[in-house]
Amino acid sequence: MSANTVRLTVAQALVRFLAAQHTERDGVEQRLFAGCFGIFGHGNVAGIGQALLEAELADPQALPYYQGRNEQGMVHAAAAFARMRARLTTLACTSSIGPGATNMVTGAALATINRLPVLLLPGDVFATRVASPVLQELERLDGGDVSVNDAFRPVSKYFDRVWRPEQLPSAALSAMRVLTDPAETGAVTLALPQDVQAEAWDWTVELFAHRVWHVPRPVPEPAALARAVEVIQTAQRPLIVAGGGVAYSEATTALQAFCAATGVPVAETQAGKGSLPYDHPLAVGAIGATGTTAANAVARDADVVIGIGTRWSDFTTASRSAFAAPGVRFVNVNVAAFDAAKHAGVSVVADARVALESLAEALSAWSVQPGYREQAGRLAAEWDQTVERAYSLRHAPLPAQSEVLGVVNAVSGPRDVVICAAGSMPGDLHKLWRTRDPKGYHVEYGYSCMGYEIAGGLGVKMASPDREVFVMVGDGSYLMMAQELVTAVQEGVKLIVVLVQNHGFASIGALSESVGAQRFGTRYRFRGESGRLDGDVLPVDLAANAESLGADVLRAGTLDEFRAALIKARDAERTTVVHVETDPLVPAPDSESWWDVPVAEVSGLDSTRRARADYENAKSSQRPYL
Ligand SMILES: Cc1ncc(C[n+]2csc(CCOP(=O)(O)OP(=O)(O)O)c2C)c(N)n1
Ligand SMILES: [Mg+2]
Repeated sequence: MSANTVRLTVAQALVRFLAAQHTERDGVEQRLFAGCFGIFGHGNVAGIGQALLEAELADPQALPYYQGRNEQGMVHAAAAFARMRARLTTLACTSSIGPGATNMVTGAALATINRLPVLLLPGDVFATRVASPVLQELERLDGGDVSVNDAFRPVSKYFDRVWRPEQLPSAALSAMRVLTDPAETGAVTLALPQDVQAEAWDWTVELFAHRVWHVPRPVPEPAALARAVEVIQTAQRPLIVAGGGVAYSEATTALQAFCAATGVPVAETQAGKGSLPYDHPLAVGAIGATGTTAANAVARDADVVIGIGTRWSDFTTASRSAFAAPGVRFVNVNVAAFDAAKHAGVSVVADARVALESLAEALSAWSVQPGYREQAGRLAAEWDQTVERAYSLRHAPLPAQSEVLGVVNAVSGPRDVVICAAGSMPGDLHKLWRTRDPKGYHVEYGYSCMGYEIAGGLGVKMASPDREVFVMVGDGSYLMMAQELVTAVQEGVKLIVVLVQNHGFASIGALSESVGAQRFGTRYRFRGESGRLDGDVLPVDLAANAESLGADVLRAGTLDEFRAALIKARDAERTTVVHVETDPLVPAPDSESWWDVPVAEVSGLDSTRRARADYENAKSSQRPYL
């Protein structure tokens, strides 16, 4: 070993490298990796596992190890953590080879869709192939250099496989660049053959130097800004659609200043909800298929739509039916050129905060007509009354879900976080949740992945221990992935889990009915005498299940009991699950909007034929934005 090299295994070198990485934005420097989740098997126990042990013994803060229960759950926790930390800090995830690795593929897709940085370190089969096929190796007849880890390629923003120790420095540096680039970020995968992980090499010490990745705030090109200003100035009925990019850029103050000065109302996507407090005079709330009637009314007539940090999902545009004015034009502020170019918009490739500040300056002499400003306030006030009614339906014998959400909203503090991902609650929350803090609303609706809720809640609380975290999880999602409750208990990470039991898929049940499919396969029922799944309700006791995983559990029968239990859970020290049963057949207030889910064009069923006629009617309002 020469003076300026150090001999370590590839895994030891990677762990040491990761512990030395930092980000900087707005002059604030922090660790890029707050730790590493892992589940060990023969594909990583002797490599990354051994390296994490050595690191922990030398310095417990270097790269703290967290034990996951399911590899997918680890990635969800890492993604949620990164979202809370505005993408400046994240967690790494190490897995064994084969199933441990492919369990992370779903999490990778979720992170990439939501543009959240997560570093995935799946083990891989021997580079030398001396013992092939190894346990869990999928052999392909058409290529010796392919493993199951190639499934990460389409869902990762950067993928590399470290076949030889010499490749580690360039692979690791490329991985860090992508993780910390706001336009490129997402899942980054470094596949690590199990023999290579344990192989020693003489590393140049500079590899382990304290390294700072400066997270840029790209400024808008002056010509692009001028084009945007020109379009906005002509607007009579402009609308801002705030997406997740507003939160990632920490641009909420700049957004408030811009709309206060110009009077442009603000609608919010799922990821953008919280950009303005719900009672801000220019907040018209959720937009699109799960939107408020206020935002959707403003959207319908808008002549200029200013998208800020949004990827324009079908839920946001109501499958391209939300913006109905002939000649409606888009201005898209986005750090990613790919998103900025959507809907033939005027593209402003820039950081949201910087762009909003530049737009405010350039438009300082311009504002909307007072009447337009007032109309937004009036529509929003009407919707707020709708919310109040939905919060207080007094539905019997079982409460409506909207009442449960109302209680959670009332019991939670202004800075607390509500988290959800799939089922009927994301839509109801989007419409009904009164968000008071930019980070108070955390609904993963890019991948809308059942199973994100509890695992994601763990990540949120790890990122923000000073906030209470209210995890909203349906029985279907709970059954898919509840096991990170054990991790929360193990780490003393306190979650409040609201487990909403409605014996099946309320969301897909309603959707099924609307497409003429009669709620087929969406209820949790025994197979009955008819031979179909229409028998008694399954005797599943999810409260007992949660108890068995080590959580404290409170069972609420009525809404009053639920409120009392939730207050108790909020004030408790330990992770507490509040179990409540709701009526799955009470819908949330209507959005006056649409979502394109194609209905069978021919059918022997009356229900389907009727749904098809409705579908064709709604479909006629869909249009390209060119
Ligand atoms: C992993 C995954 N599988 C399937 C779906 C499709 N899906 C969306 S919501 C839903 C049902 C959710 O059931 P539950 O958690 O009980 O919520 P509810 O609909 O009853 O509110 C399903 C199957 C999904 N989003 N994610
Ligand atoms: Mg359910």
